[in-house]
Amino acid sequence: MLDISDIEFGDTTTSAGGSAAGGGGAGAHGGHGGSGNTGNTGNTGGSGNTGNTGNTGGSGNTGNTGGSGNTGNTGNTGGAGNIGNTGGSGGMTEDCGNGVDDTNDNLVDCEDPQCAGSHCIAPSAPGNWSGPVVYYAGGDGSVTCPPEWPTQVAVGGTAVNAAPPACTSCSCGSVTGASCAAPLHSFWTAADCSGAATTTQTPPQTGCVALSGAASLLVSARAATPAPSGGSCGAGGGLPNNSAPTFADHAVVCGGAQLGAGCSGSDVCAPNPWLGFEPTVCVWRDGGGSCNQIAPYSVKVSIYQGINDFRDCTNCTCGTPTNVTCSGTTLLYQDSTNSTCQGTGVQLTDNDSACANGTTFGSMEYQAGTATGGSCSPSSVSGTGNASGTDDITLCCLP
Ligand SMILES: [Ca+2]
Ligand SMILES: [Ca+2]
Repeated sequence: MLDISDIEFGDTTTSAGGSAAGGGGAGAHGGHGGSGNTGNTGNTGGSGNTGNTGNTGGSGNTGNTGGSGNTGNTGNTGGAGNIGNTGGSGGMTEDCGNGVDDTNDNLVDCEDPQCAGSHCIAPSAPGNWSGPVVYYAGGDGSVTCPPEWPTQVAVGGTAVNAAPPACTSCSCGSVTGASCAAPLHSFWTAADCSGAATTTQTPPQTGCVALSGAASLLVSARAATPAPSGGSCGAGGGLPNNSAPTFADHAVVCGGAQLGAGCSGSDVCAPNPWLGFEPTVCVWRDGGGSCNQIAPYSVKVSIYQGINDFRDCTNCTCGTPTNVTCSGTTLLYQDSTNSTCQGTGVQLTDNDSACANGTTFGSMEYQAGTATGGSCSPSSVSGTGNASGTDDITLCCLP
């Protein structure tokens, strides 16, 4: 920059030297040249653009809702470093059967997502029905009541397996008590028992008897087969012969569940039936009953806790003895006057159809034998009755 004090102005700022019209005189020294113009001040540089503000980081993802009891996951960190929201109510558990909001989310029992293992049901029916209960009916005999339904109400089956009644065969022992009466004897006046008999006569069981009719003319004789009488056979067998009846399945009825709130109307919050149990809930009472009047529990199921086996057999009896053999003998004598059966006799044996010849016959004496052999026919025996469930309880279940 120039200092203004260094600038020396001439007489005129327009003369470049002495006047051209002056003569002779030395020209005064020329004035100083004008000062150069001051250079323009340079333009101020434009301001720099303001840097863009950094994008705000996205919000962190909301943490997953904590599972029942688990600590919720920490939310993902946002792009700009924001910390994600803290996860859901981890670590707090909703008791689904206490009527209280245990997790402070304003969702009580069945309302709370943690209670997905429960559901709302109508309360147990009034009157003499109890419940609610759940039940298992199937082939696994080891099934017992689960923790959510801890009280065993009944155990048994829904039906009974029992074969039709069977019986051992009916049989009869040997004949006892039979007797043999003296047989009818026939006599001929002709030899060799030929033609029609002249007379017939049955001797007494003991003692000698004179022949009646044309005694002195009777020359041939024959004894009929004696008829045994009486006697009997002891009966045996004909008894029930069954394997023990069993339940067709294994049934368990379980109650005692803790019931909560969070349902509409008068419904209650109940645990779901245990895995493998029938997917329904029931009310129950002892004995038989109808489910017609306790809607919505309209489906009837009978559970039997015992079995009555009423299978039996008709009586085993034995018929009259048959084929009993008598072993008596008859002695025939000539003497017909005093019935003493003296002298040489001719013997006729029971069951012997031989014809006695050789003399005239006047008296006879029967020597009774014993009844042997024979048999009795057993009666037919058939099974009766059946086996059935007893001590039943009735369940009425939701359809
Ligand atoms: Ca609760
Ligand atoms: Ca809750």
